[in-house]
Amino acid sequence: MRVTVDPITRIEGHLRIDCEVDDGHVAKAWASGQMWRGIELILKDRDPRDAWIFAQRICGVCTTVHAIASVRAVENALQLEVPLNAQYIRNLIITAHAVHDHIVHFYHLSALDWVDIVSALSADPAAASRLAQSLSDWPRNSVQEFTQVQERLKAFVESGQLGVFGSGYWGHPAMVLEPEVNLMAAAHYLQALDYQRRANRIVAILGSKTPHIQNVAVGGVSNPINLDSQSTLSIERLMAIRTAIDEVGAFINQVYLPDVAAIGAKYADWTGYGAGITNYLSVPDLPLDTRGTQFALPGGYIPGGNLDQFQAITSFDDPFFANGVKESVKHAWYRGGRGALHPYDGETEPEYTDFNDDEKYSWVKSPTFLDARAQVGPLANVLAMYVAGHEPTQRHTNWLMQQVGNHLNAELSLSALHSTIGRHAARAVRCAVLHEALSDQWQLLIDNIGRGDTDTFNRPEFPSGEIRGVGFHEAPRGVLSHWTVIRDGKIDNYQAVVPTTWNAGPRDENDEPGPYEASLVDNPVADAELPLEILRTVHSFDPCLACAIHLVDTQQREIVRVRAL
Ligand code: NFE
Ligand code: MG
Repeated sequence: MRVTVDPITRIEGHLRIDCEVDDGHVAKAWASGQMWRGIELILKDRDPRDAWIFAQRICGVCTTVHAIASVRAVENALQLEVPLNAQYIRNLIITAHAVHDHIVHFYHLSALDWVDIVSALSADPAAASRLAQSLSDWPRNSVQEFTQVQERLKAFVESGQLGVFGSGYWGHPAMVLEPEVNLMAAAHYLQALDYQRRANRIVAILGSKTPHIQNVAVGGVSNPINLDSQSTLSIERLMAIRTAIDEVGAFINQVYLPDVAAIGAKYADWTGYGAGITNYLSVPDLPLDTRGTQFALPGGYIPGGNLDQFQAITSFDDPFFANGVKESVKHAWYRGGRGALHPYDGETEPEYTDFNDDEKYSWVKSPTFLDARAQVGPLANVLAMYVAGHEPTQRHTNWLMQQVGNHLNAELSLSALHSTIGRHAARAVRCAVLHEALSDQWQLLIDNIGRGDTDTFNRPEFPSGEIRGVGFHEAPRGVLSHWTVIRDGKIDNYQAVVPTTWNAGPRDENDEPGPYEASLVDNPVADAELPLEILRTVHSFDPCLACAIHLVDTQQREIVRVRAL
């Protein structure tokens, strides 16, 4: 039986998933990006100093990340150093953004695949509060708070409008949480709206605006530091950031992590599904020097899920990364024929044909690392940081595994992370790790300014002739890289190889499936008309198709369709 989900909702952009379902399990899957935007082409012939402003519009979710990757690519081409203050300010922006993004993903984009909001109506608020208080000291786990949330939900349902909760799979046989756990999660869903906003406020203060920050520049950041001036980065703003960091940290450590442990334990069977591609790629991030040779967070490559074979990526110039990436368009709607290409030689020539299982069926290209498919994202990053000996990552990972083990009365090993639920666990760990890094970067910035350094910008000078550069960033959904060839001060080629491109890509030059496709195989599907399990695995990657395909359907066709044939 063929099951088509088009589009997958609660993501950015348009993604179609097709599955061949036999005997209640997925036998084969196809991931198809259903939009094309062409921002890489818009960049051609432009001034490289402006590229980040355009590139940032690739996405409305991970907005800052394309600005950062873009300026890093141009700086890499110029071998331009970035003042320490500018590195720290950028590090604060990307870390605060990622913390906001991970909270939004767990609660608002994916929790409702696991949490049944309607079941929360029959919960006993006192029992739910007792349960939540047994998990953490969070002050907003009171009976009053949970009763209020339940009343709000009841009012929604009685009005006949579930509002944002309107089209969930309520009562689905794959939903297993007790009403009290559902009520606790529903309360935290609403609280998370507030805490993600506080994290994002840090981005707005430092970036002058969000979404789409305004203050980066090739060579640094554009707003100056003057502790006494209202119109620059001042002491008052730095202290407002400090307050937000502390408030958000309490939510992550007392709510997000315990929730993932408690809910994850109830769905322990999902540690057995969704591994897919276990070549894991991540990059180091949060540069601590002006050239990008030291980083607060490690990254690198783990082939075949084998942590012993971890190979670190060590600088913005590391040829191991820069030489390892290619993209294929054999199964994507672009003119091809030259095989998989390195991004400096990459081409983006759209050529739409129909959806054809064995030929072309997606706007997403298929990236490879060392000629193999790779999974990117928080799981890849957490495994790399863990094996690289990063203490906060080991501490938070061990804590989470221990908590889940306690819930289950069992000992868990890291291998449980190679799964659908493992991606959620890793994202929660990474959120806590990033929060600590955010705090550290704030202190580094304060200390550096305290030493009398207020530099934020080194002016770029473009030589005649050709230069090329890559900028990478460990974005919320994984490895992001921008590649540019600059000739006589103008952009000659620009390619963005984006996290969702890595994970959502169709079959590659060797017809090997991508991470979404591989991870869906063997997943159970209890009801082909209501394919909740497919959503669970796909959502666990946190898809963003706007990023992956860098259109709008002007024909206003049907918006949501689930078909089981
Ligand atoms: Ni549009 Fe993005 C992130 C980037 S994903 S969300 O993270 O880059 O592909
Ligand atoms: Mg691209």
